Amino acid sequence: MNRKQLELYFIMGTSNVKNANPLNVLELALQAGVTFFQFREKGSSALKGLQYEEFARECQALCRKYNVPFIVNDDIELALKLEADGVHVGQDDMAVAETRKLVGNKILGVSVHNLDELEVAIRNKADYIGVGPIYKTKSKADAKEPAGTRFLQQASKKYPSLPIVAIGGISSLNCHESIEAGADGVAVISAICESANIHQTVNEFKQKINDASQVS
Ligand code: 3NM
Repeated sequence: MNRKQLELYFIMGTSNVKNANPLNVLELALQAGVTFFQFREKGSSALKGLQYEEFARECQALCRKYNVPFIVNDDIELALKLEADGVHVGQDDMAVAETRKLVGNKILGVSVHNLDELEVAIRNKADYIGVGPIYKTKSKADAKEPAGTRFLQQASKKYPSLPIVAIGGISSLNCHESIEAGADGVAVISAICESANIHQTVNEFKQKINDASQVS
């Protein structure tokens, strides 16, 4: 994968969208120019069974229409069944080595919080890593304490060729801090899902990210 694709990484599941159709939200985000998509159907109200699979297929079809990679959070079986472009796993999900074996050469993203986890991800040929939460987030019930950009900076300095996306509480107002600290892009849920004007929000993100990457 090309690290430029991580620029504005949109993550969504039905529970992240309050007063709209999640597929409309996804299509607006794709039209506006998000560059990566992660299907993350979590929480007590998450779809199950056939409805879950159908919703995933609809998200995937939209991503294909806009030529944006479709990544499945955590559910390797679904990713394989749908022939998704990739999977993203956290530290509580399947071990990275095992995941890499199962997914072959699909894109593999791994959430890491320290150098040990980062090095395991690299050894198992993660294509990119996610670092977070940078700021306080309301979109992940079991998120760790906000870590700011210190570890992000450390990781990008130590492994400059590793694609990195920053996550957690990122908005168009603070995204430049992650880019300046060395991230290739930012991953967001609420900033887009809760935006009253997705086109404008995506444009603001892209402008800010672009400006910050000229500097960093
Ligand atoms: N993972 P929002 S934070 C899915 O720290 C996720 O690994 C995180 O949502 C991590 O953009 C997070 O609304 C939620 O803060 C990001």
